[in-house]
Amino acid sequence: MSCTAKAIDLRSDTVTTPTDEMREAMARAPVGDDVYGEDPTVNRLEELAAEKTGKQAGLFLPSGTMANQVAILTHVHHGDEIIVDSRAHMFTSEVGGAAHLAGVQTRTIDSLTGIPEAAQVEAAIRGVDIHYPRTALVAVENTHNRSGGRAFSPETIRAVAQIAGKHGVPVHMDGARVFNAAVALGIDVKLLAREVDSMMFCLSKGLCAPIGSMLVSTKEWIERARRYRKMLGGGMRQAGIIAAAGIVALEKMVDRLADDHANARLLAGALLDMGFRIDTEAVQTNMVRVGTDPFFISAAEAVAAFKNVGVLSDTQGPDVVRLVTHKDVSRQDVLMAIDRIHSTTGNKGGR
Ligand code: TLP
Repeated sequence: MSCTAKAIDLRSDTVTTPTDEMREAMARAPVGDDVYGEDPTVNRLEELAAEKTGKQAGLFLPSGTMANQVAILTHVHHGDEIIVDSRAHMFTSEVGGAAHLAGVQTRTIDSLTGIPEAAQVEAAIRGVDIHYPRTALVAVENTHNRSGGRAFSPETIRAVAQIAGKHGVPVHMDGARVFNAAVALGIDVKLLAREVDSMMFCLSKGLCAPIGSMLVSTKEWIERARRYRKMLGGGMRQAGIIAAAGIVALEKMVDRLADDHANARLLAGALLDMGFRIDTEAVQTNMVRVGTDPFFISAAEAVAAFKNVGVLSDTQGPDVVRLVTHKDVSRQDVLMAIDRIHSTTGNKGGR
């Protein structure tokens, strides 16, 4: 790559920048003190999140991590147990927050696809015994990041939720990218949200808002969650400035996710043709998990080689690189990324 060529950033959809429309909305947003409940723009965003997902109420938070942690705090008591897939973000990438903040232990399930089978969940839910912790929550992730962005249907979520419900255990969805799931499945996001008791989704990933995630659930649950948000220091003041971008994200940025998905399929197909290991069935949304064997010894080596030619990516395990498509990477950029990656594989095949 010449030193003037622009790097193509496929590390994550978190790198997306706000649109001009978002910046304009932020500049003119009416604001107030949200801890008093007086920010009209935050209030509008919370109502809109509830409307779009078919839930009673919404809560605006600074990040997906804080939103998931607030959800755990709201569902559990100290010393309880929660059940998640072993590759769930809530388990792998939230700094042990469930243990530290909520004081719960996490029981992980190794699933094939990213969502546990109903029978696995049933086997993991504790019975009544003086020795056992109480199973207080089952969490599912949709789309599932570490399985390559797989989108799970309402029926698949329901299979888990029905088992949990039978045992009186609530279900939370880490729907950081649930709009990607809805677009990929061609369904209204309400159909996914209605299967779970609470749901988190991010405004700041593929939807391109600079900051923010939402929790949605019943009015009563959201009011309890609001207290935990305050406890963690997430009670913001004139937050309408950032909520304004979130409103644009929800109103204008959902349908275009289909372009990101098409770009991911384009990229996956080309990398497969080059000889990389790709599970194309898993390429359902905006992520491509690339097995770096046999071209590179390790994912870190591949990430370095790609960076050398102006393609930014990230590792997701010792021999897996993750590439994520998003609004700031056009189809043209993806074609260029394919050419650049191809140039790194030239004399390394078969190693
Ligand atoms: N995911 C980030 C990194 O933290 C790995 C990414 O680049 O994919 N749930 C899921 C499923 C996520 O993928 C993420 C972020 C979060 C929660 C946390 O959201 P933020 O970054 O807003 O705290």
